[in-house]
Amino acid sequence: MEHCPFPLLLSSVLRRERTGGITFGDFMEFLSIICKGSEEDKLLWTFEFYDTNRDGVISREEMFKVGRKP
Ligand SMILES: [Ca+2]
Repeated sequence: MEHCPFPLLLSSVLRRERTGGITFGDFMEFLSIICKGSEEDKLLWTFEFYDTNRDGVISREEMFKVGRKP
């Protein structure tokens, strides 16, 4: 079975959802990319998920913010 990043990405989405950062649309987009997207699509979505201020850089604070337990 091919390695699947689903559990890691899903746990990130769910953690972020509790902070109010993820909408239903974001979640559906996530599922669509995980199911049908290319590797590049998955990487881009993951990068954009962590880059919360959309400046093209994942800062140390953003890494901790997304990975932090609520
Ligand atoms: Ca950023």
